[in-house]
Amino acid sequence: MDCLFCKILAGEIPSSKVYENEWVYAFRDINPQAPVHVLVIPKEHIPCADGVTAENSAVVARIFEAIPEIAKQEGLTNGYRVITNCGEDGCQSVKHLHFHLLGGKKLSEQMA
Ligand code: DGP
Repeated sequence: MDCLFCKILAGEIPSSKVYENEWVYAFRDINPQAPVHVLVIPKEHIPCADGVTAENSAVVARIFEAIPEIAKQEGLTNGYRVITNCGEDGCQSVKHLHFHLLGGKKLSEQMA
């Protein structure tokens, strides 16, 4: 499958890993928008939030279990933001479900 994040998961493209378990992989964004900018992805290929179903949604829970662990590991004691972009209007550039974990400074109040 021609998916950048699947290639990262397969080790075909290098990444800076910050966390991994059976279901979830997290690595540093190549173009950080904050002092901490980690991408948290399911190992299973799901194109975006629109592709979450009753059959695969358990992995989303796994992701949100991992996020506080990653935040703690990254020292985000004062809070953080989690964003997922979906589709054209969401400006999603990589078509593999991912959650941006942003923090390490006071973030903008603007969301869009
Ligand atoms: P989005 O626009 O929500 O689809 O975010 C995709 C993110 O993926 C974007 O912030 C940049 C990041 N990214 C793209 N290519 C690579 C890569 O090869 N390595 C890493 N670490 N991040 C990448």
